Amino acid sequence: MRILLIHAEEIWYKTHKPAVKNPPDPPGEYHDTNAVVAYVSIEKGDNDEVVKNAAEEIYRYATDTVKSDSIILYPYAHLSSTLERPSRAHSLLVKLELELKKKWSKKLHRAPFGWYKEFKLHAKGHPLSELSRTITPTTLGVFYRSEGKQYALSEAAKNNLVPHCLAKASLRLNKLGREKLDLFGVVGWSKWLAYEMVNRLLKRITSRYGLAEHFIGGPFIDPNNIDRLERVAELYRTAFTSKSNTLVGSPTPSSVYKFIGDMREFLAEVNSGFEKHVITLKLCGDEPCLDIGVEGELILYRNGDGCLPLGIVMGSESIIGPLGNLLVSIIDIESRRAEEGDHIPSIPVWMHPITVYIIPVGEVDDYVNTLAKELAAVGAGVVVDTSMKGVGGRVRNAGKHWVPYTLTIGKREVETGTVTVRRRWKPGSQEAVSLSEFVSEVRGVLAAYGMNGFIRHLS
Ligand code: A3T
Repeated sequence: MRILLIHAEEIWYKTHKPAVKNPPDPPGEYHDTNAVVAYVSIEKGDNDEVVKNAAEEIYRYATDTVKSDSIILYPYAHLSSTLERPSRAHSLLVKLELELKKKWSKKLHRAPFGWYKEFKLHAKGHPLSELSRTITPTTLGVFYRSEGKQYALSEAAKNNLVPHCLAKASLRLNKLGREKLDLFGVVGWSKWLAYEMVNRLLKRITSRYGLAEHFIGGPFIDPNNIDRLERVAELYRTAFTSKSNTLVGSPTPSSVYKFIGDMREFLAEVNSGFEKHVITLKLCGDEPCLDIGVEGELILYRNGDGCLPLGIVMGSESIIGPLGNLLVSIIDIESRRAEEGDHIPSIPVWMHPITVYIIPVGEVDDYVNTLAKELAAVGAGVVVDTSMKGVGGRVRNAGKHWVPYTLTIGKREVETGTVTVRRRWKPGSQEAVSLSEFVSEVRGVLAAYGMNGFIRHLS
């Protein structure tokens, strides 16, 4: 909320014509002397806390600073570029009036909302007669609003007004999910796999939708309480109100991104399982709605009694993230499918940080190095496992990591210029293809994504 406070010798205004469709207040004319005129712009994200603080500021100014006889609340749309829409702005102004009435017993007047007004103002001109204030929410509460009433999230959940999981906004992963989460490094800053995955998600978002704006969230993801809604809400609000259009820093699992497009399309591309698990809740706006200080639709991943915020859609824009939540959700979908039977859990080839897992057998270093370089050059993440484990053990390790392509390279492959390839989506089968054919296949799969390849050695 932006407030311009003027200590006026005299104020006069008269409404001219409506500035919004069906102004909520009747037209009028008003005159007063020795008054505090508070020009107020209601901004997006303003809430009851802001209203209370604003009432306190205006009251203090009128009583302690200038000692006026009256206060005039003057709706004024020209102090901010992130204006709240009229219907909610009006209702917050009415609330501001009520809050002030609790403290201020002298004359209080609220000028009509939604009108062009002619006005005359005579400011007193003393050093404190002009003052401006910006009031923003300190703690971004998450509330449910219905019929003018405000509910805390836990209260709303108890009354079945919002899904129960919202009060906790966490997900209980099954055993496989927990293992995978750990394996993919989603629970530790130092692990590179999660960063690589997040990087790949971002690349995909950027190549599909154009440059994305980047925002980093707070502390890292705790799998037992993955990003509570309050904290995520704060991120969404930052992303929503920020004007920057540059890509800052490198992506982390707690980053959120803004882009033009509907994130639900992106989710469907990443995993078809999202269709069954995504729920959408209306963010305020018109009541009933969930108020996180931003308007739009909240997209949640929901499974059983757990749910995770994945982003919001606001008109033609989306804010997606924290990307760690997206990773966790994908792992959860796949792990549960696998648990239900007959499903090979996997993630899209382009998204997997390890595209190709190479298992050299014998003296094949030169061939493997050439191959690894060619694959990395087309954007593949390559792991070369030269550990002492047997072939079977190494193949199993690749499987445990849900690696899309696993290659075994021995003397025969070198002599024939081939690779023996296992594709995750064709279990139990392996095939010999020429080295160049395989590199083309991988290039084809990754072509649209603009990934940076790399080579890692496991020994
Ligand atoms: C005027 N005085 O500004 N905050 C405050 N007022 C708002 C808001 C908002 N977010 N949105 C709409 N009229 N209004 C006049 C000028 O002479 C109100 C406010 O009364 C505004 C009008 O709606 C048109 O925007 C124009």
